[in-house]
Amino acid sequence: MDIFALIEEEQQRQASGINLIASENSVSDNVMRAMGSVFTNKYAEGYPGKRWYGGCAVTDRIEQYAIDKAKKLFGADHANVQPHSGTSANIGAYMALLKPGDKVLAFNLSHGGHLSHGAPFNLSGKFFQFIHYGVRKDDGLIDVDEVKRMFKEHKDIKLMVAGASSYPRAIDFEALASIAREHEAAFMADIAHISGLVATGRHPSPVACSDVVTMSTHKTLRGPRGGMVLCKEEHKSAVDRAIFPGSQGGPLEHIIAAKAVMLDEALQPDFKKYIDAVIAAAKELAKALAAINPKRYRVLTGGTDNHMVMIDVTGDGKLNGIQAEKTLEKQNIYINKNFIPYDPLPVTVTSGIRLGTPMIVSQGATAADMGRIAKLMDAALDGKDVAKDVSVFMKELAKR
Ligand code: DSN
Repeated sequence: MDIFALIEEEQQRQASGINLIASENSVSDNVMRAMGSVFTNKYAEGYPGKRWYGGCAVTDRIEQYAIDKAKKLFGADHANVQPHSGTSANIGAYMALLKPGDKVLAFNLSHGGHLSHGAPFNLSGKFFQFIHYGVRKDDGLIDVDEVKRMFKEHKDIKLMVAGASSYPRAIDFEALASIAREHEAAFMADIAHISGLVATGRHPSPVACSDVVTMSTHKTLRGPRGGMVLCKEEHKSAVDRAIFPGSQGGPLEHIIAAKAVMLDEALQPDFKKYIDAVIAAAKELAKALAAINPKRYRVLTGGTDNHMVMIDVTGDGKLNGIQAEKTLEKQNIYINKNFIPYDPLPVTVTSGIRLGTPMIVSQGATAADMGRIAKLMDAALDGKDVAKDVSVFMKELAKR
């Protein structure tokens, strides 16, 4: 098989289709270069200055640089840049803060949470005792009263986890952390989706009110596929030990090099402009779809505060999530089907779709393009062939 021909084909797919998958992005050439660098050849178990291999002097400099930049970007006491993914960052955080079997309160997966927040088939759910809070049925917002109730019912909650994969509104980390503190539980924020917004002050930061903050680095932060943990000084050695040797072996230093490049980019004023454009585009996309057909596109919570839009597509009786995903894919528009809170349909079908603007904005789109994208989506969902129009749009973007 010609692997490089397939890489070329994938590059073409990414360049010529409209990608609205909320967790994807398109990295800079420098991030890509660092990922493909000779650091992939290097073993460096341990941390800068304390390695289990010789020849780590240059590696130490780059990892320390990434640590320092992550601390600066997020205003954190400590950063661990070694997690291979957001899930690995979460596993490390649990190992640092908990003993096996401890009770953890986290956001319900079927309301927009994440597998690594205690799904029974995930390592988190097998080794810790997770219970879950969700959103209110009437407005789709996190049910703070339910959180309070659960803390009253369960006296032994050791950790509360906040953060979501499909929640379009700002999360009041401070309020949730103060409930956790009141009940002597630790507080962890998983900002995988909103890390770019937090880094730029476009979403309230949980760093000051959390014991530990975890994230992936490839979503709104626009870095390489990977994870990071931030924590208070008091948790530094527990977190570092939990990542290595607790749950990982050799760090991916080529990815850490790429994280360093990404962190430098995220500290530039242009990154703030990028995140502003992502949020503005998401708001506009929600508005445009609802204006076309409010029944077909029931925008959950009525809009968005971040980079994503959650939509119930079942309202006009013609679609469900998987049908929408498959139909759009045939026209080179990429989205994902998504559970919506209290979804009556199975997870393989779903009533919802999740849309996001990080990638299309990285490719040059703005809020002003969202009306056109919404029309293309709607025509595709009506069974029309719009692949050519999609390609014309993407060619236009490439020239901007
Ligand atoms: N699956 C990722 C997402 O799409 O949100 C999270 O792991």
